[in-house]
Amino acid sequence: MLLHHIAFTPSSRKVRMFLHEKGITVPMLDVADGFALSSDYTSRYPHRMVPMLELDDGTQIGEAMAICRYFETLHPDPPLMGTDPRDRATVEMWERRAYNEGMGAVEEVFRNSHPLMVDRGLPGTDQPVPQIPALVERGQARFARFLDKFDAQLAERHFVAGERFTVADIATLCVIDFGRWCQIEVPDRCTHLRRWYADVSARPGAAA
Ligand SMILES: N[C@@H](CCC(=O)N[C@@H](CS)C(=O)NCC(=O)O)C(=O)O
Repeated sequence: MLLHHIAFTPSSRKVRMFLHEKGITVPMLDVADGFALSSDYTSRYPHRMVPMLELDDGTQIGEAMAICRYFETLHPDPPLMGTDPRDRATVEMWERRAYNEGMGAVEEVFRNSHPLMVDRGLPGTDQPVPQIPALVERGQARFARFLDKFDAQLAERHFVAGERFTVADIATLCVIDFGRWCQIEVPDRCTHLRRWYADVSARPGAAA
């Protein structure tokens, strides 16, 4: 098996941190060519995104959460995706919110403003997708709402989906750090989120 990733991308980091928390070692290949995917990779993987796990029988599993699910099923301990039906649903709900509302917002800002993303307004295609500058402001406001929502959630629990560290925390950490990379910091008013961030960033897996 081989995990195709790019070191600096948040979706790849999500899988690497998940594997680290599980204590699983998987062979990895960085498929970056500068700030893009290598042509060798895109010629073999038409979905043109990382991460992608290739199994020994040739099966290609894309989507970070699908890859995490594969390893969660093979290696249930420690559980990172919930332990019973209610818990699993709660973890997935918060992971999806982190991805859709948080990552979606930062991507809106990044893809529509960064000079490296000119004509790369969306991932997963070789067709030029022009930047839409109006989406930058909308993404910033969307990200602020995400931060406030997660701050309120963390006011009453230690981790994003409850008292246990889960993939919802990994997803949220990857979003916040991607935001910081785009010069969007967690504001002082989000005291609970800042407490959680300091705590989760100190885990060894955060550096994976
Ligand atoms: N929904 C996918 C998103 C993956 C994704 O957006 N990957 C980005 C890096 S974080 C990518 O491959 N970008 C390639 C490009 O911009 O050409 C997942 O969760 O795995």
